[in-house]
Amino acid sequence: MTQTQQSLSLDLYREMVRIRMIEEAIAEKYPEQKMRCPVHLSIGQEAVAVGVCKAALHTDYLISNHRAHAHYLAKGGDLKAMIAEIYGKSTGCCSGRGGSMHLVDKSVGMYGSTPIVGGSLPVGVGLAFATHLKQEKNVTLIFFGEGSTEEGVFAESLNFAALKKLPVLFVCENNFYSVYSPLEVRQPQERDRAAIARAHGILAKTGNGNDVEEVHLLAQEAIQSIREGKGPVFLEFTTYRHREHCGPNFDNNIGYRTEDEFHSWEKKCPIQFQSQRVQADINGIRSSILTEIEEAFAYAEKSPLPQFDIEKESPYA
Ligand SMILES: Cc1ncc(C[n+]2csc(CCOP(=O)(O)OP(=O)(O)O)c2C)c(N)n1
Ligand SMILES: [Mg+2]
Repeated sequence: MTQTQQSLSLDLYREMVRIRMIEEAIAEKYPEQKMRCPVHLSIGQEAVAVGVCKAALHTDYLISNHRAHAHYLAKGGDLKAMIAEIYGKSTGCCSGRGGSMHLVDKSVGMYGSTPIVGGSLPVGVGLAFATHLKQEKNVTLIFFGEGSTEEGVFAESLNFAALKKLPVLFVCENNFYSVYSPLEVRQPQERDRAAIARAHGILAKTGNGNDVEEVHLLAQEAIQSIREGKGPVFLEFTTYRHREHCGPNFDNNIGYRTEDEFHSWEKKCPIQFQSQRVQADINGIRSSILTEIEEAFAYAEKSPLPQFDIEKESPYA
């Protein structure tokens, strides 16, 4: 393995550990009820965000969905601004008015996240259309769950992006569930989402979303092809969320997925998988991240709440 490859492997590993630790800290502190918005954690799914964002430039754009923390952090987002946002504080990246599912930070290309399932697709395609009209060079990364591919807007977005050859990377995170409903009760078994993209003339590939290096390689090839002006690319990655759909807890006890299934995916944890490829001082890595996390939570706690001028801002005033 070359020096560059070794350092890339370590960077990918460290970034996944960082996101995991941040979300574990959110989960631990959530019962304090100081974070007054729902949180959808990406614990178990970190490799998709990290592998894709590492293949993009700082100046590229990203549109995310309800499960947005990992995307924002992997894109270079500010941890303090994210935690303050989840605490509803004025120092948050959205001035405390968006919360966990509405992260916006143009300084890192994070043009927004939307919890309307399927919503990231047309918003991202519209953003890419704007860059196309302005002849800008940015690629737009659109993240969405496999649930979004059941919305009509999926086909409309693929169609328009293909028609205009827009610089879009569609990233489908297939974690097999939409809340409590498994894929098999929502889509016919034969339904192949990558084939749907191909039917629109879009280059489409699938990969192991728990292998960060595979994700990174596929994203790198895709982004290169997009930058060459060859039009949008669709990537679908299989992965698995460890915690409940929304909230800090484990929910294997409620019966919509089996313990066996959960444990089989736990064994395929993307961080454990990548740890076999790197020689890392895990304690050193964890302790520096822990300090950063403690500082971010302290910053959020002591930040002021936003001021709301009811006369000026309420549409009902
Ligand atoms: C249009 C719309 N329908 C339903 C919901 C409720 N809802 C929120 S998240 C979610 C599950 C989406 O599943 P998926 O797209 O696979 O993403 P995942 O949660 O698995 O990451 C649903 C149904 C919503 N927010 N928007
Ligand atoms: Mg899903």
